[in-house]
Amino acid sequence: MRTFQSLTALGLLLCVCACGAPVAPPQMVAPVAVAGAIAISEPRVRLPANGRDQSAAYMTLTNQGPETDHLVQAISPDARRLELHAQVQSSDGMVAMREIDHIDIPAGTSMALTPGGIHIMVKGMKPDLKLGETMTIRLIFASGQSAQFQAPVVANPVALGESTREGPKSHQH
Ligand SMILES: [Cu+2]
Repeated sequence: MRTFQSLTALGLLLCVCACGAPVAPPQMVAPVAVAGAIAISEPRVRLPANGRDQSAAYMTLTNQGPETDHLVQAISPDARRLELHAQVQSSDGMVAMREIDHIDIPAGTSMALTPGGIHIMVKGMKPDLKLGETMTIRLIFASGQSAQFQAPVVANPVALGESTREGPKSHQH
C-alpha cells in the first residue's frame, strides 16, 4: 500500500512537471492502432439519439509513410454496416451526407474525421452499446493493411485535441 501511495504521488508530480514545461511542439496523440504507415488515433463514436441505431464514428488518420494511402472500408461486429461519408452543402444551402468510396490520406499528413466533415456512418448500431463502452472497428486500407481497435462511445464527439488548442485555460487541473 505504501508503495502504491508513493507511486501515486510520483505520478501527480510528473503530471505537474509536464504541465509546467515550456509549450511543446504539436505532437500526435498516441495511436490506438497502426495499419502499415497509417496511425489511428482518437477514435470515438457518438451515442445515438434515443431509440436510434444510426450514428457516426470519428478519428484521426496520420500517414507516416512516403506514399498516399486510402481508407477503403470500415467494418464492425457491433453494427450492421459502416459507410464512409462526406458532408456536402448543396446549392440551396442544405447540408447533406453522401457515401464516398474512399478517403485519401496523403503522405505525411493527418486526416481528421470530425463532426461536420468526413466521417464513418454507423448504421444498425447494437442497441446495448452504452456511454463509456466501446465499439470494435476495423479499418481496411488500399495498401492491403488493416487494423482493429476499440472506439469509446461518447456523448459529444468533438475533436479530443480541441481543448488543448484553446490555450492556457486547458492547463488548469
Ligand atoms: Cu453520414
